[in-house]
Order: sequence, then structure tokens, then C-alpha cells
Amino acid sequence: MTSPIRTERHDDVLVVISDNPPVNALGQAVRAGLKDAIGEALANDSIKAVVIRCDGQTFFAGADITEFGKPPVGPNLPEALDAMEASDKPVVAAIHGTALGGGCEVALACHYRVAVPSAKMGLPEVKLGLIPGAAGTQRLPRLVGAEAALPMVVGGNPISAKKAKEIGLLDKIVGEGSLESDAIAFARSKIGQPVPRASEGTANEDGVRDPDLFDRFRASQARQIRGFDAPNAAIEAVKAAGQLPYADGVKKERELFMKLMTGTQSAAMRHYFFAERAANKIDDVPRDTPLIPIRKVGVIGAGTMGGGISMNFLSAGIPVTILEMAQDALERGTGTMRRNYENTAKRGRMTTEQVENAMSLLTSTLSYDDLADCDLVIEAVYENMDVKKQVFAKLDEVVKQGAILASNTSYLDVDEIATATKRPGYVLGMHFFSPANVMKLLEVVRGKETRHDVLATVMKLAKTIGKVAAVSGVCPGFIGNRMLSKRQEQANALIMEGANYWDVDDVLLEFGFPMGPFQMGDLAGIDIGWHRDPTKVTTIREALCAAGRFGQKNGKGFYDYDEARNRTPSDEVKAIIADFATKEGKEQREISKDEIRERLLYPMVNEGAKILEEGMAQRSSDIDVVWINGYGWPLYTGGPMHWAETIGLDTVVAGLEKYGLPVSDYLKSRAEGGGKF
Ligand code: 3H9
Repeated sequence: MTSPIRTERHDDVLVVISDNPPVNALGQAVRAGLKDAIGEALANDSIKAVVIRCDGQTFFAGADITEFGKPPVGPNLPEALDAMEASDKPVVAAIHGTALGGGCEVALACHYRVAVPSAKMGLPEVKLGLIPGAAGTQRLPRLVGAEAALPMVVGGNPISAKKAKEIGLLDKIVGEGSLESDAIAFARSKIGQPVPRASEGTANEDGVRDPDLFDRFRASQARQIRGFDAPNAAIEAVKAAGQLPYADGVKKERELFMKLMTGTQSAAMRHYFFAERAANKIDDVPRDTPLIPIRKVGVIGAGTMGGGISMNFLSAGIPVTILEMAQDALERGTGTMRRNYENTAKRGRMTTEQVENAMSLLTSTLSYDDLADCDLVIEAVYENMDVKKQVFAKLDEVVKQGAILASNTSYLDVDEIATATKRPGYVLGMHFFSPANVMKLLEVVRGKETRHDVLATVMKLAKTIGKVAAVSGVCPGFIGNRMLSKRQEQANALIMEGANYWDVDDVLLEFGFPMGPFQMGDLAGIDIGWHRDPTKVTTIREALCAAGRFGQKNGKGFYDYDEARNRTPSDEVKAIIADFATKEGKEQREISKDEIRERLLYPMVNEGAKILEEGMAQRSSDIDVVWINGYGWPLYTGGPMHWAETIGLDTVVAGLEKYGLPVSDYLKSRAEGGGKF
């Protein structure tokens, strides 16, 4: 097999080039090739300097994740990098694309780093439940200081070349089109000078002078890192870089790295990494299916949903025409969109110029005729089949042939909606989650007649607008809401049997969800769908509405809220629930948190199994993608299906049986047939 690493001589400079598509991951052959190339440079007196660069779309994007969990084959990355840094001939990293993880560590082991302006650098290992394992946590703080290193190592988000230059991670930004020649010239300018080694840097002393830095940083990240093991290990490792000699720091990093690597969180997060990428692929749709160009999008409905949906496209530079029934609704909707953008700008996440650019791509209208030339129209009117069918019939009349018509319905039958048109092949569901400009998930609902090119186009478009997409078949509630309804059923049953409703919420919080079902009800508004007749009260929710408890918006729902939106359980609500339970003759008993957790989550897994059995999801990992991105299922458990496999499908089956809950044949068969979906 030919090596992915080749070398080229440019007089006294050896250029080492990696060509390992798609992302130049640092697999065994790359590591071996790098080590050999450095050996070649050191052994040859006529070579005075080395440049390392990559072919293809990016500099090394990290270790090869597919090798994780398999027996290691040498040389390992730290070995290859130590050999590189030990060289007394200058070694220069020439960076384009994304130097991530092990790739960033390669750059750190080089004596100098130059990059094109569009390059990014980062240590995203925490996103895989890990920390850098090739001395990144030890070299980076020594080079840029603990304060600058912490957000990179703990947050895992890449930084721009400009920022990297500012903090001292890059030595020079070179021409976008002249990386290699500029890097060679740079390397040549360093020949004969003593080489600076990141492992010998002293910038980490900022953390020694100000040891509280680490606790302050941890506190500032408390919400984002709750429940995750890796960020705390990352803080510990960066702190060690200031407390220990380099070799001991590296040892500490390795210990922390190995512990994480063999733990369940990293396994779950690596599962998710591949799950997200797999979800974008549709088994029976060829990867080279020609796409329909989407140059202009129409959105029907300027309410919260329609506005949020539109913002996704505007932010991605795609013009949107938004339609409403009345001028005041239209103005209210577009006004809210502008305010949302301006708030984002206030928080420093957008420039005012970007706000204006986005808003300049928006056209508002009261006339369907203005949607005629759209390539995609997404309907976000309220959930009523007759109304949806009227909208689709009208769209079919006015919108050009070949355009895609999508519904944002969260549970209605997309196939039935499609019958209102003469182009059912161009109809599908695009189920966004609220707030639609923020939530990552897009459930793409594939109708029985949806064409391949329509599906492929929407999957690609999802990526363009920064969404994570998963395909669902047509079934009530699709993947996400269908499983949610099983959890809600149990939540309602549990409080009727004597469980405290705040315990139900707390169990899910402790599991890692951002909130529980009753908090969620309060946030969304308990009065959604409330018929406003206090004499007709048949459910707990209706009783709360009749008592004027509408949720967070009026300071009381299931909970009482103070000014800062802190919740306290309400005596009034306890009495309402007790009253219902008595009326229904439900015996009250103490219910343990274990029972609450199992009864909330196991039925979801069972429903997921049924979804798989019916072919409504292509693969179990798609279900994980839906739940992690749309419903706050904790990433570090890998999603409901991966979590169920981790705790054992037989455990789930036994739990369901213990509580007398239904167990699908498919779940049983998977539990008996190896414990995997
Ligand atoms: C690490 O480095 C640990 C070290 O500190 C310790 C060492 C001791 N390995 O995302 P895309 C595949 S941990 C293997 O769709 P994009 C990916 O699965 C690593 N495969 O492209 C996909 O395959 P397929 C730290 C990888 O352009 C294809 O490449 N690094 C890896 O949207 C295209 O990927 C990271 O966490 C990998 N490292 O985005 C970076 N990376 O086509 C992870 C990608 O079969 N990678 N693949 O589905 C990324 O963030 C993005 O892939 C990147 C490109 C931004 C690079």
C-alpha cells in the first residue's frame, strides 16, 4: 500500500505532504509516514528546514476516530510528534482548512505555524467525550497561556486564523492562494536560528500567578458542561500544565485521556459523531442524486414558527418570501425577526451589517402569487388537516412546476396533505423545532411518493442552514413526538399514582435533560389548545387553566415562578392533582426515583423499537440524533437507543414487564438476539 505521506524537495527545504482523504485523519499510516519523513529530514544534512502541509480540503482534522476502541498500532501520535519537536531544524506547519484535535497537536509540535486566512484551529476532543491525548493540553497553555487555552480545550470550538494569531498560536497568516510557497519562505527565514518549542514555553505561568482562573472558568461554564466528564478533565489538564514539569504534565494528560477513552460517555459521544453523519444518508437514495437548486424559499405563516424557519435561510444568504393573511400579522412577524437578529447582534454573535444583510433578503407578501418563482415553499400554518390541504392546493396552483412543497406539521399525515396537490412526489415534511432559528434538529418526513431528488435536496439544504437532519416515515408524531407521547403518558400516570410532579421533572434533570415534562409545559404555555370554558374541566391541564395557571408567561403553571423564573411547587396544583386522583379512584403510593426514571424512559425505547420495526426510521442511530438535537436528550448517553444498548436491552425489557407496560416483539427479539438494535 502506498503511504499517504510523500515528501518533496524545494532546495534546502523538505515539504512533507499528507494526502489522506477526506479529512487527513491521523491514522496509523499517516503517523508512520510523518515519523519517517522527519527521520529523513534529520538524517540529510542538505535539508535545513521542514514544512508540513496537507492536500485536499483540510490540514489534519484529528486522530482517526474509527481507530478508537481497537488495539493500537504504533507509532502513536505522541511519539511521532515528540520526534518532530525534538528536531533542531525548524519545522513549520502550513495550515489550511481545519487543524483539529490531533491535527492541532501536530501544529503545536511544530516549531512554527503559518496558516491561510480562512483556516481554523481547535481542540474539539471534548465533543467526543475526550481531552487531547498528544500533549495538546500541555503544549497549548505553554504557548498561549492558560487563560487562552481553557476555552479551546474545554469548549472545543475552533477559532479563526485571526484569533489564533492574536493569542500567539499562529506565527503568521499567509496568502490564501500561496500557502506552500509562503510557508517555505517562512521556514527558510528561520534556518540557523534556535527553534522555539511549545513544550518549553512559559506562557502557562498566567495560571500559576492567578490559580483562581480555573475555578472562575469552571463556574462560567457550569450550564454548558453539566453532566459531562471531559470538560472537567480538560480544566484539570490545563491546570496541571502550570503546576507540573512538562513530562509529568503529559503523564497526567495521558491518565485523564485513557480514563475518558474507556468510559461510557466517550463511547456515547463517538457513537453520536458517526450517527449525525449517517443520518444525512438515505439508504435507497444514491449519493450522486442530482439536486434541485434552491435559490429562493417561500414560507407561509409569519408566526413564531414561520419567522424562525425563515431566519435559517436568511442567515444562510437564501432569499425568503414570507406570506401571511393580514398586514398586521405580517408586520408583527417580520418585526420579531428583526428584533431576534438585533438581540443576537447585541450579544456579539452577529454584526449589524450581517443583520441588515439578512433582513434585506426578506420579502413579505399577502399574495400567493408572489410565491410563484420559489424553489421551495414551507408551510407553517396551524395544525389542521383541512387548512393544510387548502394551503397545499393553492400552492400547487401558483408555485412553478418542479418546486418542492413542504409542511412543517409536527404530527399530521404528510401523505394525505400531498393528495391536495398534483405533485405528490414534490411534497414532504420539514419539521422544525421551536425556536426554529436555534434548535438544531430538522425531522425530514418522507412521504410514500416523495422523489429521491426532493429528499436529497432537502437533506443537503439542511446542512447548508446548519441543521442536523434525520429522516422519518409518515406516522403520527413522526419519530420525536411519537416517542415523546409515551413519556408524557407515563408522566401523567405517575403523578396520578402519587409521584410528586417536581420529582418527575427532577428525575429527568438528573438524567441530563435541560427540563422535565411539567417544566416544559409551563414554558410552552399550558393554555395551548385550552377551550376557555372553566365549566368543562376533564384534565389536570384544563383544571390549571381554569385556575388561571397558564405557565411561565403569567408566573404560575405547574409551578409558581418568582421574578427570576425560579420554580417552586405549588400547593394549589398539588390539591388539584390530589383531587383528580381521588375522583378517578387512584390509590396513592410513594414512588421511587428509579421507578419514575424507568417508567419515563423505557417506554420511549420500546416505541423507538416499534418505529424501527415499521421502517419509520432508517436506523436506530437516527432516533438518537432526533432526541439529542430536538428534545435535549443528554449527548453523553448517546441518545435513547444507544443508552438502552448500554444499560442492556434485556434490562429495558425486564423493566417494562415489571411495570406491566407493553413490550414490542421487536424489542424482545433484539434483546434476545445480541442486545443491539
Ligand atoms: C483526536 O484528535 C484525539 C487526539 O487528541 C489524541 C490522539 C492520541 N476520523 O464531517 P464531515 C469522516 S480526536 C475519522 O461530513 P465536513 C466523517 O465521518 C479527533 N473519520 O465533513 C465523514 O465520513 P463519511 C478530533 C473522520 O466537511 C467524512 O470524514 N477531531 C474524522 O462537514 C467527512 O466528514 C475531530 O473531532 C476523523 N477525525 O467537516 C474533528 N473526521 O463521509 C472531527 C471526519 O463516511 N471532524 N471524518 O460520513 C470534523 O469536525 C469534521 O469532519 C470536519 C469536516 C470539520 C473536519
